[in-house]
Amino acid sequence: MNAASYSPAWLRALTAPLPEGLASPLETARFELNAFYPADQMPEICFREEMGDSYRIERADGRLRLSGGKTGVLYGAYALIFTSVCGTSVRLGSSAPYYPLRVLSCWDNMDGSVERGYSGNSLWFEGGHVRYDPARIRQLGRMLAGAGINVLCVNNVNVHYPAQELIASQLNETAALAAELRPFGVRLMLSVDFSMPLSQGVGTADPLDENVQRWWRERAKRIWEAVPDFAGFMVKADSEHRPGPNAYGRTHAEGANMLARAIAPYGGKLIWRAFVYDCMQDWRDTLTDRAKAAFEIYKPLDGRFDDNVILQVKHGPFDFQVREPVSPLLLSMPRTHLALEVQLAQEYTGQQKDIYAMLPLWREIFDTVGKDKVEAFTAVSNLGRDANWTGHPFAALNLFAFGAFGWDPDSDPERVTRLWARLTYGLKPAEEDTLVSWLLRSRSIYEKCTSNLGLGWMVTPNTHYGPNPWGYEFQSWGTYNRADRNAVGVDRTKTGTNYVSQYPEELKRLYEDPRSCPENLLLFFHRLRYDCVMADGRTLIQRLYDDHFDGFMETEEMARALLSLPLPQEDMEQVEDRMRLQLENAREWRDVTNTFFHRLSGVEDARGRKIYE
Ligand code: GCV
Repeated sequence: MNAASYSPAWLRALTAPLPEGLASPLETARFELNAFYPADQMPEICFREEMGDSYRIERADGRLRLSGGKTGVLYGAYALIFTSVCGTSVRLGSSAPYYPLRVLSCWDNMDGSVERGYSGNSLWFEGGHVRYDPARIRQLGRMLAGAGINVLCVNNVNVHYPAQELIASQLNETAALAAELRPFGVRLMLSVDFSMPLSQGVGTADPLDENVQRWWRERAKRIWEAVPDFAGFMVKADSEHRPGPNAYGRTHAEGANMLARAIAPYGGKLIWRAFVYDCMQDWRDTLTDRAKAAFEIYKPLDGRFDDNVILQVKHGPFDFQVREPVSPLLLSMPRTHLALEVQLAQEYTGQQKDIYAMLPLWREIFDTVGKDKVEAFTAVSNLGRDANWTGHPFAALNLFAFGAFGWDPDSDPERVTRLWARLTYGLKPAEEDTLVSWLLRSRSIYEKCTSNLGLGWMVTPNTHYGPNPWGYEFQSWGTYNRADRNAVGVDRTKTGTNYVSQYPEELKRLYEDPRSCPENLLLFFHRLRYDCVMADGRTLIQRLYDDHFDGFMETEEMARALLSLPLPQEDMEQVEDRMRLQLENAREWRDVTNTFFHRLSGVEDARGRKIYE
């Protein structure tokens, strides 16, 4: 790998290669500022330990002064560089991140593959070992710190052998990677396998067994000796066939607390994922509703988790579909520390071939849930070894914006998109407007093209790309649209699965009545006849057809606009290739989905357009 050719995705103005041996974020801040500012404009740096992650920018005696704590000083340095690159005036004052933990969760396997990875292989694993190009890892550190991301969970939550060894025989390799990222204020976290003591001769992984507890305590001691600023563990337990405490008749709280106590003496955090449901469901069973599972399991455990446990909840009750309501669990655990989990890897949202900027989605989530309901923000990474880091050059926006929203969950999607566009491309104002406005519309376009009105799951099983309206209909994953010749959607009100009762009163009332339910969630909450009339007078079937026709046309329009921009040649080639795929994809979605509903309902398109048969 030739690191020299990998420029950071959005900090292209930082052309000075980062040297080896930077000792701390303070030293990195000094290096970045020195390389960027002429000597006579170099800001004065005041290191103030007690400021931690935060920084302050002032003007003193005609010179800029940056004060900041251990990591804050580096965040402040990037803030200064951003304003200079963008040609905007420096914002004087203080800044501190809203969420102390801004965690990028990487589903990287040690053979180098990445689960749900769409940007090439792992940046740090290969052939069963931690292997990386140090210069590229420094560039990565620069990007992460520039976005304000401070924890990297480096291995897949599905812990496949030999990833267990990262906390055992390969701990020195883990420590070396941690050392590379330390000067950027990025701390390592690892996903661990709950059953690990079993394979280490303890004979059980029962969380109430003293030998198990002792085994994890000893393991924790060794980890923190090797990596003193280690952030903690992430655990996927009793989920999709992963081991967990249920095998021993123990609750998730008992399982999580056991691990949390082993790492508490070192200030470690235990991120316990709430993505738990019955993945062996019988599709004939219409009463079991996967959407209800996490709430049913975790709500009774509210208040029973130790203080260093963080329950990580996916933003919707399913699995990062193109549209879901917010997870009711986020609104129901006042005595539990929560993390909100989003997915930058576009598993169901275009796989970094199709454009889907996530900022409007996150704006909606924070506005609905309230930023103070959660204490950490985590995202499944979209990074990989591809030269542009994120597969589609525009997908870097999601990574950058994740950091921005973790720093300030009140962020305005347009402002963040504009900042990213300006740092990345430095276009003329009208061109920048074109890029920003289409990126902000990309989610709603993708939604129209694929599964609109809250349907979800109409994708090809396993790959999760491309249309397949009945792909998940007769499977065990709890993922059904129940379309027949008369109606489509799942009744989740009290006449159906009553999922809606998991919401606080105000949201429950909003969702349970099809007249007040937001249209984009209608078929998530309701089963409706094709001839039912929507707010604008169109029938449901017509709306299903129209959205798919409109989605394709808007994709064409977006392609024309974006391909007219003067992007750097290497990005342009990537954007052209992927835009071609996105157009083919949108056409396929339109024709397959419309044909599906046409065959079932027998209803013609009111506007007489061709539906393929
Ligand atoms: C890491 C979905 C994905 C899986 C992923 C899982 C999870 O089911 O398809 O690849 O596994 O979510 O979030 O744990």
